[in-house]
Amino acid sequence: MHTNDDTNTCSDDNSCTQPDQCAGGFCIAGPPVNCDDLNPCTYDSCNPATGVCDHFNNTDPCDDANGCTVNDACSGGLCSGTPIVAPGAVASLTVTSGTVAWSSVSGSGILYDLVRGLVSQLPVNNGSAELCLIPGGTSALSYADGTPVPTGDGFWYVVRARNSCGASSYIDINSQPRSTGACP
Ligand SMILES: [Ca+2]
Ligand SMILES: [Ca+2]
Repeated sequence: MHTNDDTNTCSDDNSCTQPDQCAGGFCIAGPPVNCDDLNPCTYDSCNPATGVCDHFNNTDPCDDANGCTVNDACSGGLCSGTPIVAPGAVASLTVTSGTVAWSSVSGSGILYDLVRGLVSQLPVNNGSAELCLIPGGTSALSYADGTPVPTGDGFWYVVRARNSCGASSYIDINSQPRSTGACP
C-alpha cells in the first residue's frame, strides 16, 4: 500500500524547471527558469543539466534607437549602426510645364519634401494655400503637379532633403534657402 505524498518536492531531471512538485503520485515540472536578459543581441537558453542561463551573442538586425545611425546590427552583445549625418540642401530646383524637378543629394535613405504655395501669398511660410505636396516625402527626383494654376496667380515650390538623422533647409528655384513648416 502506497499513499501519495503531494507535499514533497521531486526532480523531473530538468534543472530548467524548478521547483518540481509531487502531485497525485507524479512529479510535475515546475515553472520554467526565465533566462530572458532583455537583450535582443543575445540568444538566451537554459542548460537542463545545471539550470544555469546561457547567453550567446548574435549578429541579428536590431534598433539602437538612434536616428543618426543606419544598418543597425548586433555585435559583441551590443546593438550599433553606421553613423550618418543629416543631408545637405538640394542644389537646384526647376519647374517645367507643371513638372517640378530637383537635383539629387548624396547619401543613403534620402527623401525629398516638396512644398507648393501661391505667388500671391508670398513670402514662403506665410499663406493658407501652402501645401506639403508629397505626404511622407519621396525618393524620386521629380513631381508632376496636375493642379491648374489659379487664374491671375502662380505657384512657387521649395524642396528639401532629409534622412532619419535630420533635414536640410528648403531651397527655391533660385537656390535660395527658404523655411516653411508645411511638411512635418
Ligand atoms: Ca537575449
Ligand atoms: Ca539606428
